[in-house]
Amino acid sequence: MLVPELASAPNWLPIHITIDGTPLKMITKTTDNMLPPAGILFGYERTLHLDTGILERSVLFRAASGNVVRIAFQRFASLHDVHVLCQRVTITAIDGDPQIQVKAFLDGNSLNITADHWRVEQAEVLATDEEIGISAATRQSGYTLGMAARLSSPYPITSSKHGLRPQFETSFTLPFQQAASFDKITAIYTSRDTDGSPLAAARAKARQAMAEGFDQLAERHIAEWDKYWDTADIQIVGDDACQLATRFTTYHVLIAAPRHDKNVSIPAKTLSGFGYKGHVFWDTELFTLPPMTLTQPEIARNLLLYRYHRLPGARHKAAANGYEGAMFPWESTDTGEETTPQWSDVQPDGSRIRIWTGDHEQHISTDIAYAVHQFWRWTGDHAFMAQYGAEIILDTAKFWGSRAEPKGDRYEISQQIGPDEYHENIDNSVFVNRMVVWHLETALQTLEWLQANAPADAARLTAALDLTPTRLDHWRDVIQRMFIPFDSEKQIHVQFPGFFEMEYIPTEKYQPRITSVQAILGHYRTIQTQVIKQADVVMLMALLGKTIGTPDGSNVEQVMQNNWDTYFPRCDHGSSLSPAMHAWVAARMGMTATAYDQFDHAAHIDLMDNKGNVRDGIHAAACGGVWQALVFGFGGLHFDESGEPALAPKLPDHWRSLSFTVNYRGEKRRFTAEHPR
Ligand code: IFM
Repeated sequence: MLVPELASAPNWLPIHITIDGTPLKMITKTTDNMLPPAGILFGYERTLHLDTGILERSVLFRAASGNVVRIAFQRFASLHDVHVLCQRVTITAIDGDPQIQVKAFLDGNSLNITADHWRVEQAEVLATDEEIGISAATRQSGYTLGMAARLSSPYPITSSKHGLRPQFETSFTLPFQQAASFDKITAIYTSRDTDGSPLAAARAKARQAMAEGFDQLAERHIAEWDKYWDTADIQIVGDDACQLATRFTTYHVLIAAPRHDKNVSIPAKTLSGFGYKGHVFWDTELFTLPPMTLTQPEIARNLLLYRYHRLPGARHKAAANGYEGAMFPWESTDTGEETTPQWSDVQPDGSRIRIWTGDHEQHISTDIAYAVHQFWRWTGDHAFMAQYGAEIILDTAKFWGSRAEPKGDRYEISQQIGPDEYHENIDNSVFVNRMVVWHLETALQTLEWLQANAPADAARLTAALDLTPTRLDHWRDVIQRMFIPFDSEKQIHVQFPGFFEMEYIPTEKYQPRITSVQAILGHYRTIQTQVIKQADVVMLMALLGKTIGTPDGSNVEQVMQNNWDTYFPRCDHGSSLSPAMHAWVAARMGMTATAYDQFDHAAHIDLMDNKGNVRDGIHAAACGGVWQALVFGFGGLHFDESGEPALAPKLPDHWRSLSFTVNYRGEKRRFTAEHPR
């Protein structure tokens, strides 16, 4: 049985070019085990246009013969039609009359790092002079994928098959100072997109797209990007670096988001790398989904429907663990079943570490309920709430009702992992216990709303989920008597009882570093210290703001400051999810210089590779966190007393203004915060 993971599709990109027999290679130097390049790469420029999603590369290359060419590549995956992928290559003879050969192919040999998910023996490969194609099915899930491509060329084309590699080829002499252009248009379908043959659908689409032509396809694609940026763009005046980084992170959230599919979500590393095998975590609901909720509600709806359609898996997990209701998996894929591995990869000392998150990181169910509620508040999509959202909130509340443990005169929750994953299997995480109270309160309000506004749905869910008066009274009791760890003397929320009895290590002692303190101290030492992996109590402050509360309801602002002063110096930011949450909270609390440092770090996690692991893929949660730090943190977007969205800006000193647009109940609202000077 293979661990479910995203399967790499056949590679649609390859275009190999030789000039007078010299292959174009993007290398200037050789390493020990490489042959010296036969040609010389004089120049190379690569530009990703964040506004249009078009990648351009340009090279100046001298072949061994001495002839020089400039080759310009353009490519995009259409935002207008997700099935269409476009490439254009333009070759210009700068010096001499080079003999050029172009091979454009599809490569079905692309494997994931650890497994080959394709049933190669049943693959179908097609090559005529007009089109090439490939079709194969995944081994475990049995999805079929079809990919077809066409090439337009001013010169005659032939085609051939090389195993799983169908290929076009064209050869010609390019006269001095003349240029030749080739367009390769590829289409892709899977059995999730069509009831018929995916390869047949891909062939039809490739034919139609080639008839439209690269320029028109590009025009439509750009028009779609314009629509997106019209709402999604955040403008920061006075900080070009953060402006660029913000557009970069916003771009990455969008290109990973499911625009056409209600059965997929955004993996922790988007679609850009093999990290975490393409699994879906809380990263989606609390980090990447909020920007979608406020700027692209249709996409946010798709993301929430992904969870709705996986309620059977969540119910199965709850029942298998002896609980009621729905308990979402910590790592989710297609099936909705728990897919967190139980053991780590082999460590340098040969051992493996037990991974407990799939067993005990249970706050994911509440994070999903939080996202549903936030979506509803911002969009006012009552139909969604009545048909789908309420069921998620109520069935996960039912899980917590059965999970809370009566102990003496209070309820406790043992064996948890909060956001700070360094401290495993702890009892009474303040994050978990307080969020469970929020969850049960929200579930009761949701049911009341349903009864008043959608009585048929209220009756349907009351019967289906067995929401008896006794069960609802039990929820009220848990809300009243849940243990919320709090130190009355220090006036702080306690991350979990026993936390302050462990060794204190100020994290600044280990600066500068790009790795985590955990990587320096080792797993077993770190878990016995007060080093925190990522925003935990601080995350609670981000989600609940002042409603985090205190035992007697007083002194909340001072307690929040005390919480910050206590937990910030202990935080490792060993997770990329952490800095943006700290930026958000620090900005809200008026600590704009600290907020800016955290924001700057978060915004550049991928652009500057400042966690040292961008090779595993883009950090989706950090990207979504950057948006939230700007909008909710520096912009202070909140609902005012009348329930309307309003700003309470706290800008860094050198920013002149911050502007953004959000959708509120179907209306676009533009906000600008200017620095008070
Ligand atoms: O979900 C996160 C978690 O909070 C920290 N470790 C990485 C996971 C995936 O990004």
